[in-house]
Amino acid sequence: MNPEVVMIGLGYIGLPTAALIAQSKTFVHGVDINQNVVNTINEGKIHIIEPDLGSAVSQAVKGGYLKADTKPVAANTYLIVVPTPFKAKNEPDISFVEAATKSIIPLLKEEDLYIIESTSPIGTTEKMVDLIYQERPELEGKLNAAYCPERVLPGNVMHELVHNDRVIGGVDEKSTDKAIDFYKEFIKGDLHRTNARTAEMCKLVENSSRDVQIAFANELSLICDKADIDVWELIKLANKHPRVNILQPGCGVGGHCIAVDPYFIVADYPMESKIIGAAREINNYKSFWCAEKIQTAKLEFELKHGRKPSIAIMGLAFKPNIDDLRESPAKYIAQKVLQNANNEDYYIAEPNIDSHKIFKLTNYKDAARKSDIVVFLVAHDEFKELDLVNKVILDFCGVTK
Ligand code: SAJ
Repeated sequence: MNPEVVMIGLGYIGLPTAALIAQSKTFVHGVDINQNVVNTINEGKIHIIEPDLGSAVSQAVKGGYLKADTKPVAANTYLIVVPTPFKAKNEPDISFVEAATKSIIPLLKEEDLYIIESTSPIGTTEKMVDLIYQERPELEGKLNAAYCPERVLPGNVMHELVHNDRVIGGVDEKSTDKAIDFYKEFIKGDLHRTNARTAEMCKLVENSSRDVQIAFANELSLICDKADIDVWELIKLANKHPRVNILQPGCGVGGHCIAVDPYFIVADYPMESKIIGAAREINNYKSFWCAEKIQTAKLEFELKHGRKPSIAIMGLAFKPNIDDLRESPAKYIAQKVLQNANNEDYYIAEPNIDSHKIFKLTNYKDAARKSDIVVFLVAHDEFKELDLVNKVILDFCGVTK
């Protein structure tokens, strides 16, 4: 039987979405360029870590509703869920979206639904539709095309995919209607209609908003350090105001979304996006500043004690209590600190992973126990119970507060 849905990209978002659609007994043909990923999924297994995803995929594959392949086949609905990284100079690279679109152009027929979920610069959906009509002019005006971004939080994807509200923007009203009809089969959150450009911008704005708010907290941490004020106490007190809600400073902003998406706006609207651009600079600078602080603490210790300190670097993930190291500021800081090493002993701890190809990992309790200087980069729960008597503590993430 022909599948109803083709899902191009079986990564962090595509695979959970494919499994969810398959759960509603819709036949999904998942496509990925990586043969290993395809094989793993066809065995009913998964190649990424995400709670509840394994059972959803295994059920979908066993029931015959999900099949993976390296090539697309004809269907009624095509979803593009591939990465959109950025090139040098922080410019978005939509070549994967373009390649995925090109791969399905020969398969399209009248009234099919084409949806992009990948984070994309404004105007991408219209651009892809133009590309389709250039090669298939007979389809002009007869396809439905829409943009519908995901907004799930890694670690809670299976729940949020179903329950989060979604913004759905078609290139015309009929396309929006068709896309809403598609999503309402498996999503319980509200579905909000708009046009494709607004939906594209909405995704970028959600993550930029968070980036700007974190930059405000990070800027406060730099000011407080100079002014000799405890930033954590300050934010707690300011947040007692009924209309103030300042986020937490950290060692920078990481992950594959918040530290990336704002550039998609800045690259296209550099003159207008001053705050968004400055937030990126502040959050990047915060990581550099943390590395410098470690260097200073090291030299101060040596001057005071006449010997080199041993140093624990606590946490490598991009945020607390996860094992994801992508775009992690903590990883960047650890690398920078090790580059500046001058015969000190270093212990790197990341309790959420067993081993790492670059860093030699030490159990977090041993790392803290053996070190003179303990540097907290990520506020993992485990770190909160550590005994830290007689240590120099650099807490960049508020774990001891
Ligand atoms: N962070 C701080 N201080 C804070 C909150 C976060 O420094 O007060 C840092 C974290 O440590 C981390 C980074 O920000 O390095 C991002 O973490 P996050 O938890 O804010 O977000 P992500 O990247 O895991 O997921 C975000 C979410 N977007 C928003 O909250 C607006 C999620 O809903 C999106 O679906 C996801 O990006 C995405 O895929 O775009």
